[in-house]
Amino acid sequence: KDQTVLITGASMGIGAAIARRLAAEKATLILFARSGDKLKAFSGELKQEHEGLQVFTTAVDVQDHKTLSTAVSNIVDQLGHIDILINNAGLALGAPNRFPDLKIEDIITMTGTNINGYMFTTYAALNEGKMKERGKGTILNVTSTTGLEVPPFPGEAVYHASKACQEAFTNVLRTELVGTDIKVLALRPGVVATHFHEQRVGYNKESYDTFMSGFEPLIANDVAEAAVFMLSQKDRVSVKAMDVVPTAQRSLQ
Ligand code: NJP
Repeated sequence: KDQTVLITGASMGIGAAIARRLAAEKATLILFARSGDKLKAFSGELKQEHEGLQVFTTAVDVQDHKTLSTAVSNIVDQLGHIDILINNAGLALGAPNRFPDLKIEDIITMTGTNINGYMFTTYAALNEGKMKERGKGTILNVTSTTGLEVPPFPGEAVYHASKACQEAFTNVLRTELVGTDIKVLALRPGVVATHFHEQRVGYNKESYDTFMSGFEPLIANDVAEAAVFMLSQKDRVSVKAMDVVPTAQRSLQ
């Protein structure tokens, strides 16, 4: 309640579901994604559903640290600081292609978004967003069970590596921030039915249907509920990490 929350990748999927849940909790929302039009339409919807809700949207590619820090500075000029950062913008491009068959541009976009993007956004929240100065806040990284899982899915070398990198970043950052009241948390979804998988399989309907067959995936709101649980703990409680997976996801391995 009354918290200022920055969510990346908020135009659809898990990020939008978290925004929707936090709108109901009366948070002030700062929504970033590359598509400014989608964000505007989504913000209009949320404002119609929740009278008095404050929503700020900016078209930001999290790979671009300059635009990112300017966007955070501009918003902090109006709102004062950021209480909660939800690092969520992410993608897996190219599966089921094996590593040498990936396009170099896809490798650059995946690492740029999933690795640099999480780091740049965290940097902006801690500095321009004043978390470091205030010694207070929460950084919730939407990572993945794939960052830890053995055996991983073939065709996902870069994506899994980027998610493992997010886990390492989360853990080291948490230790660096010991002594402050800044929580650093990892929320690890399993398979969630979102737009993510359409890109993941380079959108081939047949491989999408095969991937999703035989079990019921999560929906984005299942992950949003877990995020709200993690964010609604008392100051002294950090739910450091949480895995939220479909009950039948084992069938994929
Ligand atoms: O994906 P999707 P999810 N800069 O495609 C934005 C993780 N995860 O919600 O930029 C800024 O529906 C994009 O908007 P736009 C996954 O790794 C998922 O499923 O306009 N924004 C959109 O709003 C990721 O970290 C599953 O195209 C960028 C959003 O990101 C997170 O969950 C399983 C951007 C993506 O929405 C959300 O994924 C798992 C950029 N460079 C982990 N690139 C799963 N779905 O099964 C993309 O283990 N966006």
